Amino acid sequence: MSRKLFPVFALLIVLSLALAACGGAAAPAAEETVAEEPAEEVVAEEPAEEVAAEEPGETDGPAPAEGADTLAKVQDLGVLNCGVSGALLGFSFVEDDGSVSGFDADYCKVVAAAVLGDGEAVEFRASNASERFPILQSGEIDVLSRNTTWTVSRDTSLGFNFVPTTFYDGQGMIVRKDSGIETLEDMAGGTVCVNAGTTTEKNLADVFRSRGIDYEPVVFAESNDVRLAYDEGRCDGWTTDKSALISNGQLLAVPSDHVILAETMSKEPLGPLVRHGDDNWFDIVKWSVYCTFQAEELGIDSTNVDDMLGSDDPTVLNTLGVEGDLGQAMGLNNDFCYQIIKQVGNYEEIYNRALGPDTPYNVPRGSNSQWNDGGLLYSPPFR
Ligand SMILES: N[C@@H](CCC(=O)N[C@@H](CS)C(=O)NCC(=O)O)C(=O)O
Repeated sequence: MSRKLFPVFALLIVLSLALAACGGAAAPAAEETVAEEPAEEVVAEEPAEEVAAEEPGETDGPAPAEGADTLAKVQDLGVLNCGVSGALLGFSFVEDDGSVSGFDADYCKVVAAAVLGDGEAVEFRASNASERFPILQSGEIDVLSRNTTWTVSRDTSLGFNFVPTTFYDGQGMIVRKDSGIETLEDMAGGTVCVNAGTTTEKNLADVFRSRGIDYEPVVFAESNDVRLAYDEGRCDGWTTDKSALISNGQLLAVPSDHVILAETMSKEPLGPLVRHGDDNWFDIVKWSVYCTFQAEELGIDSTNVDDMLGSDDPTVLNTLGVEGDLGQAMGLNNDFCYQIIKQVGNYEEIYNRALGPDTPYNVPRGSNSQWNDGGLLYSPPFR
């Protein structure tokens, strides 16, 4: 078991955690990771309070942006400012050509297609875990779509509204296959690499404490450093959202040397969020997400959506805006959902493109299936 202590940093722990975050920069390719400088590491006894880490000032959260008209702002600019991670394969990853791909990135495009009629009219803002909330609070971004867990404190005191969950996840633990570790209990006395500024860090503390498992958290500000430290053998396990272990686990030097334990340590409902204080914008992002669920349920996708405009089914016609004024009520064109499906796709298309069987990740749909297929995706009626 490996563990390093840097007593000099001990006093900085609180400050570090207050500013700490997952790495926001694009993850380097696996072969480039070996030569990196050892990352600064802090060994924290207690995870920092998120409110302290992520609030710019008052613990009550920012004042709601009264009368804010995000729609008008986005339409004036002709571009949607969307916060993503940028370093998470499958979800939002900055490619070599500067484009951003992945499931979360596509949900930025979904909103841009609905609001601007152009799914490509997105300015992506890569952000680490601690930056993500202040940049939304300040108005630098219009929506955050960055593997962010819906929690009560984020929804209330931090001043955000979460739209429907797009990816139901849970926290997992990855270990080396030859470690003999099969359960969390087997990790007693060991070390766990974890990102600061996340739900992950707190869940780790809660789960291990409640089960009486003694362990040492090894906390890093940048997510790339967490992975590198684990890969170098400095920790017995690496914990984060299971989806991230699956995708960014591919960046380990020899991915097949590692296994994700079966246990799920928490609920991590991930999805986009907006600021308090602009109900119409909240509605727009919410119904843009629902459009992708509804389209899959109705069997409408990017390849058949034009044919579906001539459907006999009133539900289809309402969804696509051929009948009714559903878009107008939000200040959008009535074909907002048509634009989303045509330009970005339905939920299944978005999911499969990023995480499906033809990707290196092949993440089973599980809870992210439609409600009538045993899952949790459920769009209210488009009427
Ligand atoms: N879902 C959790 C964890 C989110 C998180 O920031 N995870 C890290 C670890 S995978 C991450 O996204 N890293 C990529 C990055 O920092 O850009 C949360 O909302 O706190």
